Amino acid sequence: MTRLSGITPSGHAHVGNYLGAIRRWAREGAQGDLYFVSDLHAMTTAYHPQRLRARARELLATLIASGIEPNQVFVQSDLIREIGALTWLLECTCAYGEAARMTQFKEKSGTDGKIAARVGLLTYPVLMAADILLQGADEVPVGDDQEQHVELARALARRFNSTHGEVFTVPRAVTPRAAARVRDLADPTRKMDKSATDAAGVIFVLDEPDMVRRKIKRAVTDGLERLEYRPDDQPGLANLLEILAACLGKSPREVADGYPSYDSLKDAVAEALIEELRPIRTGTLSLLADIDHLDKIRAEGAIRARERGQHRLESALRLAGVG
Ligand code: AQP
Repeated sequence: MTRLSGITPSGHAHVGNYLGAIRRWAREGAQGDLYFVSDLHAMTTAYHPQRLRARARELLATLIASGIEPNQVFVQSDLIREIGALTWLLECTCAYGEAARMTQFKEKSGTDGKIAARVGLLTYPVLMAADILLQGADEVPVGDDQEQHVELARALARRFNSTHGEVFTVPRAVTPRAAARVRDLADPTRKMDKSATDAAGVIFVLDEPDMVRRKIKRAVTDGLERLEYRPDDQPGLANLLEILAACLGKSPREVADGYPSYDSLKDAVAEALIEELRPIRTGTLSLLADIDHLDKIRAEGAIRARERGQHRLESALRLAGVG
């Protein structure tokens, strides 16, 4: 059984990515799971090439430093030729209307009227289908916002198989056990976001301890006296309690009891988070300091992922009458 998950280097990894995804992959993942840095997904809107390259490398290092086995990771663009070829076959299997009705496309293409939406934003779910189908993934853990894309991958796999011959595993979307959505510390109505324009409310995995303390100290709280876990009425406080609970392996309600004031709670959150992130931060930095070693892991990951997909791609090209 293969389960495939990706993370996009659209910015530096933050505590939401770590607690909500990466740490769980490392702790709860099974041996057949695959994790990839989806750098091609970060190109559908304006981006900076050097930064993209640096962040892809940084995220790869963070995945490994977090405890994911090096033989389970790869970087998507290392397979750009294979994925590009399969994307084209799948684009020629996909109806325009199917791609155009994706909610994420409608939302993101409408956000800035001054900049024309790129065709890549329209076809990105097809690229995602290619990632999934190339690796023969059985399961793709996704949040609500990505379920529609896995549905598209299922539809394309079925259509290709019934038109040309059985090549692709039809993947299933699975909903991971609910993880608290870490919210922005400066605006707890929003989720913590890699590409947030203001980083004051975002704690990055590589932030230095003093920076973590400063950001937590400035976190918006709700001005109410009682330190209770009430996410609807006190989202700022609830966010801090959820972060602390995730670090201590307790429930937010349990941890809420222990602190007489916001200040003492914030100190505890900062220290717990610094301890939680310390090995990830130092591990990431030491992998980044030994680029040859990291590049070797990366190259081996690319070879493995390419080999996994090779026969599917070749069969698909042959059955489609090309290549
Ligand atoms: N705030 C969050 N709390 C909990 N989990 C989160 N994830 C993202 N933000 C939070 C989880 O991280 C994994 C990888 O996410 P992604 O690379 O697909 O990015 P995203 O979900 O689009 O959100 P980001 O990281 O904030 O990036 P941008 O700014 O590009 O939107 C996923 O499992 C996701 O659920």
